[in-house]
Amino acid sequence: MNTSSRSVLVAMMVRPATTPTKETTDDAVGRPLTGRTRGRLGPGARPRGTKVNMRGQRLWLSVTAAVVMVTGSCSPSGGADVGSDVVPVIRPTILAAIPHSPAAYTEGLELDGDALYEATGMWGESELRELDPDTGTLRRAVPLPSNYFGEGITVVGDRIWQLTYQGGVAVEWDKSTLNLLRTVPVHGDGWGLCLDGNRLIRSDGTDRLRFHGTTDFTETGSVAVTRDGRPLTRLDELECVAGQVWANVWPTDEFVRIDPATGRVNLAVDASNLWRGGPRTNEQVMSSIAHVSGDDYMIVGKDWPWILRVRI
Ligand SMILES: [Ca+2]
Repeated sequence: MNTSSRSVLVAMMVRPATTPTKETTDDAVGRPLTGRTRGRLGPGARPRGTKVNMRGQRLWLSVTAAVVMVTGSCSPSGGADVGSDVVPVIRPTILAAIPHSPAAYTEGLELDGDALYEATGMWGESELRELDPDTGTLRRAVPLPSNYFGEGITVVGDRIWQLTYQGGVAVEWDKSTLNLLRTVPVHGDGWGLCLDGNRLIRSDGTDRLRFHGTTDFTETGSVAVTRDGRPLTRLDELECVAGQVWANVWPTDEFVRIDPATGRVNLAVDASNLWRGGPRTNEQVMSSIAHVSGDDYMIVGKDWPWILRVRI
């Protein structure tokens, strides 16, 4: 995206076949439940109530014309000033939408060839899933052990590493079979994960990105993340692209691009224009980003009924 303002024809009216009836219950003391507060209830807690199985539900996607003025100041690959003190904020251009199960509490998303891998969370409901990236069709899914709350994923060759929220382990999967190969200890929370060359990068809900070996998950270092000179906390789902690290800032609609060499944020994306439904539930916060190619990405929120393909 260049520096000029421009009009982009987009339009999407995304409507599920039926209205989801999933509960958005409060916890035992009456507080509104968000994803993370629900997560902290721990194994065995079932705050969610009866969940409607939306898998396979058809979504009607219709496209109508609307004009969205997109004011871009720079692009990730097109000349953002990585060293700038003032982080520019841009908005993504919507290219397409594919259906996504509104019962999928997305915690991780990554494209690998013709497979879109997704991690979903919740105690006793977490899955590693493979989707068709063109249609959103669920190809296969395997459950995590019920004592783990699934978090970020990344593909490393013929394996997939996955974080657990507060399980104290990372899980290694065989990519071809989706068999669980082993778990290895991890200190601290697991939130987001991506592969940066020959190292893994993990977020843990703080302002730090932590580096790990790809073979045994040994932590090798970390960097503190700052935006405009101030610590930026609650870094969540990640995507490593061309030596930079995209991160969702939970629980906001914003993604930031971080230089892992310095920890400095050099670009922010306000993705609040991606939600095209009515009022969101407490669970439907922005979640995950996966790189497609060039400036194209796939973005989805937790329990969102669609995945957006966007250009940023
Ligand atoms: Ca990702």
